[in-house]
Amino acid sequence: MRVLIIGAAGYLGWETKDYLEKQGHKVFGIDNFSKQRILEGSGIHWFRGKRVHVDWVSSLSKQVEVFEPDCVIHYGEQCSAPFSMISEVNGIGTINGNLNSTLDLIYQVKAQNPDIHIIKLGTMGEYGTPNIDIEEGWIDISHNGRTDRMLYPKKPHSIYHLSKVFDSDALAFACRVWGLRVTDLNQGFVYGIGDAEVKTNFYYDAIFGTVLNRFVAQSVVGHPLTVYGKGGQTRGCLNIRDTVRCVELAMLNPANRGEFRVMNQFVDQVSVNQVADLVFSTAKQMGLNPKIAHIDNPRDEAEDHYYNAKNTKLLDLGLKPHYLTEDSIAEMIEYLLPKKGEIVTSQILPTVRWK
Ligand code: USQ
Repeated sequence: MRVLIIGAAGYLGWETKDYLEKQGHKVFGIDNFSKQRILEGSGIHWFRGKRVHVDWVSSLSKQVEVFEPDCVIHYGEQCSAPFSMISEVNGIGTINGNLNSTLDLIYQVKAQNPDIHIIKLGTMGEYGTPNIDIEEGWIDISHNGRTDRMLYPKKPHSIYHLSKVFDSDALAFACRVWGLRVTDLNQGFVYGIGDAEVKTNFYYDAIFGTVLNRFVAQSVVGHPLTVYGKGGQTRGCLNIRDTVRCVELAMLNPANRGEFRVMNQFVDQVSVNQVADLVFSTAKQMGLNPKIAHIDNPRDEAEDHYYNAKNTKLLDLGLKPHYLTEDSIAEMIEYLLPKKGEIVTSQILPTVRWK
């Protein structure tokens, strides 16, 4: 297949490009490197991946025409909830940037070839933490004796997650009205280092690092694991190895024309406390001296809540999950141990508050 990856220089795009090339697909990776500019501009340290070629493009316009892909994977968005909550400029910038890139892609696909399958990385955070089961994108609602199938209601808790809700609405509209074919992958938080040779970009700072990657880096340098608040926040999560496979499964089994297909992309459902306990016990067994600290929660989120999200669609397509185990954490600790001296401890504690 001919695949265009937008946002190929990030944590997930990098790994996806390498993986899909190894599966024999013709892959074009483009990025405007805005995240690198933010990181470098703020002096944030991260571990850089190796070997993957990504072309620089300043805007998406015309890329679909140039590459003639069968499928476009859209990772090219501002991806951090804390970054979106820093200021009005960051919030509006996140919404404009993310929604504009999605709308631009929609218009290009519509104009060039509406048969192209758009695969969009969404987030489980669009749903928030409702007190009912979370379905995969759609829900049948009965009201005053009539029923209809509606998009599942969304309750995001950051401007970043809100931007993804807008994306989903725009994509659903494009399927409904213009007959495009779209898969929206509502992903949980991702962890891991990916393929052995390549190693993707790895972030552990308080803005761009996801919780498990952060805890592992913290355990390596002996920093107390930063559990926000009570730690009962429950989320879906997955190993980056499953991210790339999920995207490939979506690619190989495209949505139908006119279909807005939503799949919940995670394999484990865990609380922050469970994540911290697992990192703690693994690090301890490896001779490290981990500690756990409950710090004041900088975010606005439920810390003790019902959570039951469905995730059968990708399993039905053939996903063989890499579940979260002490082995998967040990592999990350082993990767970071030789780099211990490079980890910048001053970027571990959160500085962005939701209120
Ligand atoms: N958390 C801590 N301590 C930390 C960092 C995070 O307790 O040091 C908590 C957060 O408060 C939150 C949970 O861990 O309750 C997850 O936080 P996160 O930073 O790993 O993930 P989040 O900001 O929610 O966003 C990440 C990705 C995003 C993806 C999303 C899936 O950055 O792109 O869409 O995970 S989800 O979490 O389901 O919204």
